[in-house]
Formats: sequence, structure tokens, C-alpha cells
Amino acid sequence: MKALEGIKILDFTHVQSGPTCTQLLAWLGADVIKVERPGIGDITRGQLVDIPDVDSLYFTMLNSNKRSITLDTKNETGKEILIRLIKSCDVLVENFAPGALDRMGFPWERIQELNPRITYASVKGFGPGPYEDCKVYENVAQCTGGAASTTGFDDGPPLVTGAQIGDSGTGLNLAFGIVAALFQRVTSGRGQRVQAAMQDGVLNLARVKLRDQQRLAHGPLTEYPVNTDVDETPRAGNASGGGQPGWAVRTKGGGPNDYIYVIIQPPGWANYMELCGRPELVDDPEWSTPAARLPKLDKCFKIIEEWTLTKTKREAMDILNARDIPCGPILSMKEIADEPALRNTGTVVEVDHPTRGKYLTVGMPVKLSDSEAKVQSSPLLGEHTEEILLDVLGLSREEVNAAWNSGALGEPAAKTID
Ligand code: CAO
Repeated sequence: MKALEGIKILDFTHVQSGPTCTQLLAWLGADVIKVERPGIGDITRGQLVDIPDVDSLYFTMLNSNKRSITLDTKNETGKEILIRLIKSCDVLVENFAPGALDRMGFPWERIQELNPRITYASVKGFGPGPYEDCKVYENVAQCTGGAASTTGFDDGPPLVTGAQIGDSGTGLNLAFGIVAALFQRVTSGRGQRVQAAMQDGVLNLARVKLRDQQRLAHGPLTEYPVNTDVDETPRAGNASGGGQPGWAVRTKGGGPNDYIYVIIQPPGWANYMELCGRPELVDDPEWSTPAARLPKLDKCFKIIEEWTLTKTKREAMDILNARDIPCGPILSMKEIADEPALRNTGTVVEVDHPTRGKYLTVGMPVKLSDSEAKVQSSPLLGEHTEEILLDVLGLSREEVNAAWNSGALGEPAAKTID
């Protein structure tokens, strides 16, 4: 038994933000029925292709544990099938461009009328306001949510991060909203509208920078390693966003990722200075307190780096942690892919795909003791079309054949059952 067993999700999502959300729900045990355009499917199936004629890793890593039905929702028979799906499902999730579902003939009012218990959940780039009609991709959200202006070095351009905080971050928010709506339905008996804007999701993750914007009104941000006599939160390089100073220092090896991020908590100073062969700085009033170190943090990290350069990042991690010093090696994706601990916990999983073979993907990032997430392959385009029509909607064989003949399901050549 899984946490969301028995819950049916009508998954109208594509690209990344929406699919992240429905993949999480699938890992929690929901039956996720992904509706895709006949012949084309989710655009990511054919993007960034590494093996010809095989679903891309972009797609397979966002759509595991789902079922796929091809349905042209602009075809009249397709619309009738969609109505039956809306009536049978608990949640409809979509991340089309603003207004697309309305243009298809399914505004929220109609969906609610068809099934008052359904929750209708959407990701859009922006909430209501001047940009509500705009299409949005990941980096647009990072820029408009405040992350890009506060990422990078002070003397360089704004930077986006490789972590997909706009897409996957908003997918998480939407999943959380859907689970809450399903919980509320237990008492209210009604579904509800759940909306998550990517700009809001990014800002929520960048809140410490909005904190610093307000602190600027009361003087410079003394922990920033740059001039903060300015009126907008500046970019702070690798400085810590928290109350304890931190920096990425180099380690032995000289490779692009031979670095370790070290944090100087007040009690850690003595340990660092003993390791670094500078015991005289432990009690020196010019160095011994956080306030004394603040104006010369660059010098502090230089001293630490002279020591870390004599160790590999893994050695430094072990030695520092043995002394209770928080730190973390900069791990490359190659190292993460090979990390046994991440495989053991199911955070990185190897999956077998019918046409691709074995590939690595991420697993459930939250672990539930009574609802284990078993990651399975993503579906082929339309793999479950007939199974869904027959078993979920209870259509007869004749009705299914009529749907094929109407063109609503795509080319009859795509039939998977005779
Ligand atoms: N049958 C028939 N038509 C279908 C269909 C189906 N099964 N599935 C989709 N369509 C149609 C839609 O109805 C829409 O038609 P209209 O333009 O006539 O309304 C059309 O396909 C394209 O949908 P779209 O506008 O959402 O797709 P796009 O590629 O042009 O835009 C994106 C992509 C992501 C920019 C846009 O969907 C968007 O802004 N979404 C919200 C924000 C979001 O989630 N962004 C994150 C994406 S991940 O980086």
C-alpha cells in the first residue's frame, strides 16, 4: 500500500515543471495517466536526443512510473474521452501556456461542473499581474524570481544556476498543494484550484536575498565579501547566505571540482588554526572572535586553503568532520553518479527502459517509511492508450475501435492491442 494509492491523476503536463510534480505523485503511488498529443507526445521525448529514435533522457528522467495515452483533445471524440477522464480522475495537472486549457474548451468552471471532486492544479510562469499571459521557461523564472541578480560574482554578469529551481522547484510546490487539496477534500467533499507560479517558487527559495535587501536600509552587509554600500542586494560569489561565513577553497588535485566548501562556526576556529599550523591565531584578539575576523574573511579562507591544498577534498572532508567542522566537497555529476551511498538510499536509481536499456535517474528525494518509492521506466508514447480506455473508462471494444477510426487517438498503426 502506497500513500496515494487509489488516486488517479489526469496528467496534462509537459516539459519539466509539471512532469516533476506528477512524477512525485506517481512515486507516492498515484495512478498517473499522461495525456499526450498523438504522434508527437511531450516535446521533450525528442529533445537533447543522445540515442536516435529512443526517448531522450530529458523525458525518461521526468516521467517514470506513469502511463501514457495519446489523445487529440481538439478532436470531437477526443473531447468526449477527455470528459470521461475528467469525471474519473481525482486531480487534473497541467502546465500549458496561459489559457490553453480554456481554448481547448475546458475552463475551471466547466471542469468543476463535470467533476466537483476534482482538483485542478496548474503551473504558470507568473501569477496574476502584468505578465500573467507570458510563456516561461526555467531561466526566465530564475531571472524574474530574484535568483539570477544575486548569483555570481560582483564584477561579473548575473548567473543562472544548474539546479532547476524554477521548474523542478515549482513542481514540488504544486505537488505539495495537490496533496493538501486531496486532504481537505476528505472533509469538504470538494476539489479545488491549485496554482503555482514559477516566479513565486524561485523567490521563495531566494528569500535570504530579500532579507538582505531590507537589511541594506540599515547599513552595509558586513558579512558580504564585496562593497555593500549599494541599494540592491549584490552578488556575493560563494559567500554563505547564512549567519556563518563560508567559502569554496581549493584542494589537492587542481581539477575543476577540486574544491571544498568550508564554514567557520565560532567554535571551529581553534580546530582550523591547529590543523593549519597557526595555533597562535586561536586566542589572538585580532583573529579569535567572529567580529574580529569579519573584515578579513578573505585572509581567514586563504589560511584554510593553504591547508586544504595539501589534502584531497575527500580527505579534507573526513578530517574536518572528525573535528565537527561543517564542510562539503564540490562533487561533480560523474562523482554523484558513482556515489554508492546515493544508490543505496534510492536517491540515484538505475532503471531499465524497453528501447533505451539501462539509464540512471533520480529517485524520490523524500523517504516515507510506509510508502516506498520504486522507480520504474517512463512509458513509451501511447503505450497504455487502450488499457486506459478499456480499464479506467470502461469503454467497449467497439467504442475503442470507433475512437481509433475518428483519429482521436492518432494513427491506427499506433494501436497496441488487436
Ligand atoms: N491534443 C491537442 N492539442 C494539444 C494537446 C493534445 N493532447 N496537448 C497540447 N495541445 C495544444 C495546446 O492546447 C496548445 O494549443 P493552443 O496554442 O492552440 O492553445 C498547444 O498544444 C501548445 O501548448 P503550449 O502553448 O503550452 O506549448 P508551447 O510549446 O508553445 O509552450 C511553455 C511551452 C512551457 C513555454 C508553455 O507551456 C508555458 O509557458 N507553460 C507554463 C509555464 C511552464 O510550465 N513552464 C515550464 C516549462 S519547463 O521549462
